Amino acid sequence: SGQNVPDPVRLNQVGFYPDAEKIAVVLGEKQTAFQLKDVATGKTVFKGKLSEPRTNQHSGKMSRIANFSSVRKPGKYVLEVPSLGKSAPFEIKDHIYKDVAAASLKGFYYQRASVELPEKFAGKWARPAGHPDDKVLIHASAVSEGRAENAVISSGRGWYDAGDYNKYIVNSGITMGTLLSLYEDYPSFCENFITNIPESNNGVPDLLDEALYNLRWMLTMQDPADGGVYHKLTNPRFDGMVMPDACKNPRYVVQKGTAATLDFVAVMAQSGRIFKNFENKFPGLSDSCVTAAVKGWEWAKKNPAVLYNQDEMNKKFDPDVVTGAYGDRNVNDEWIWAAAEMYALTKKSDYLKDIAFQADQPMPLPTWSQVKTLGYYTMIRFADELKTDLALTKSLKTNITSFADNLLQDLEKQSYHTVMGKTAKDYAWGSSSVAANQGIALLYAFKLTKNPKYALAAQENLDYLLGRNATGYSFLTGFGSKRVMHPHHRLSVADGVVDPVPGLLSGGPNPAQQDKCTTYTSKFADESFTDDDCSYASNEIAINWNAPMVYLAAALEALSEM
Ligand code: 9MR
Repeated sequence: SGQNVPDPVRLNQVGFYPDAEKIAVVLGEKQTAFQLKDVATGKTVFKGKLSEPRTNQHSGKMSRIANFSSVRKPGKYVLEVPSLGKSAPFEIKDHIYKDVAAASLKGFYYQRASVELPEKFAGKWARPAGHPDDKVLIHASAVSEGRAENAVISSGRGWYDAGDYNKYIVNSGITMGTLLSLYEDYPSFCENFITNIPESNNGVPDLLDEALYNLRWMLTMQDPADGGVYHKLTNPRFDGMVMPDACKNPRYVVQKGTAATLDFVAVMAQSGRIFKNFENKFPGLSDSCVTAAVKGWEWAKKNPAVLYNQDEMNKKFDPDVVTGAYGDRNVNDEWIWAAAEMYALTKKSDYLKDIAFQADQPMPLPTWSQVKTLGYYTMIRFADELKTDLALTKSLKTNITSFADNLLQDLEKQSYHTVMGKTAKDYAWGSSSVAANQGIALLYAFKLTKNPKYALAAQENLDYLLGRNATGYSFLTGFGSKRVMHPHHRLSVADGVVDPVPGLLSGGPNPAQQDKCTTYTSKFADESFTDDDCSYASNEIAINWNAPMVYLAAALEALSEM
């Protein structure tokens, strides 16, 4: 009878807007009917037929789709499939993703280094300060005229990168770019996007206050002698699974590099632009960002391809550094992003000289190692204002919409009816960020064309992240009936609190299983996930994954208000 199918009904466990498409995936092929029950009254409010069965291209499993979009009345519901099973209760209401969006942004607050998180803001996840980073050593790979080996600099604040406690410029770069773009794309929504952080009442959007906490750290990562930017601030080896205040290992800034410097330039240029409008709140901040950006750009001009290669570095310098490498073999895309941001900031076309935008090539989804698309987004955001080369703007727009069109192809055949997972490649390390970044790209296509099919597909990727997927998990901590409870996250593991720190996006399925955890139950690409803290390859959290989650949930909220 199919009685034993685990979680046979897969849907967005948080819920749906009244007017949204509402879909659930029902595992198996035997059942053909479903019903929706109102939790408050116990009454059946909708009876529907399941779709024809579909075959999952990763696992070969059969499933059907339940569509109950016509149910619009706000309330709490369960979806039942007779003699198979039912979903947990979920809601239909306006602003259904408001808490999801706010919690994902608040996730960054919980990642703050160098400060105490008091109960007033952190609730049961309150903790003492750790990693003051006020006496950080210059690694032998990073000496310069002004800074000898083992000289000490102050480089506090910033966000912990992920489950670990190190701070990496490259990954901070894409994270900041994504968050700041949310602000630039939906500024009025961000005015009322409130997360209860210490700065909440300072008259500046919380999103910018949060970003500023990391920006101030980033500013300290530039060598004042020459404008180059250190690749990362790190322990030589990862800290244990302990709380920040128990960590006493020395920390270093290591080697300056072109990827880090150009990502820094892009972030400083964008920040200079944004904080110009908050001159009364932060006098001089915008100018400092612009100065830092220009200095970084000049360094990069002199050092156009200094690549960070950790193994090579360790052969030459002590101590060996074995933490996250974020090494990148190609910096063309960092040049594109930095050039676009400098150009949008200054309107000086000099910055675009020698930059090939590559708009004739298929657009890659942003990742920490591939950031040119962030530059495209900025170029089209300011297309009218910049009056750039019309052909260039046009080709970038076409590039974004063709990317979206490719995603939408064959959507009808997908067993989970999401563009996420159409190809096995989507299930890379941090696959949840692939789903979220696809959602963002689709929302840009929607902005450019006004065609609702793109916004709908973006929404479906949020449905994926919150439960309509082959694992049955909602990947955002604190949300969903079957939620991630054991992320590879030092704070969540060591704090003695049962619930993990909320608002953090788990990496998601990754069939490479580099962590070799023994608790995976499947090797299929879309199921290769284990909610176990051993699993840094499928169940870590990271700032560059959280940022697109914030963007997607917040942008959908913003659009739902329009
Ligand atoms: O997100 C990164 C992923 O793309 C890489 O394949 C992986 C291995 O190098 O590293 C991931 O980044 C990790 C970083 O190196 C250290 N902090 C935790 C990050 C998320 O797992």
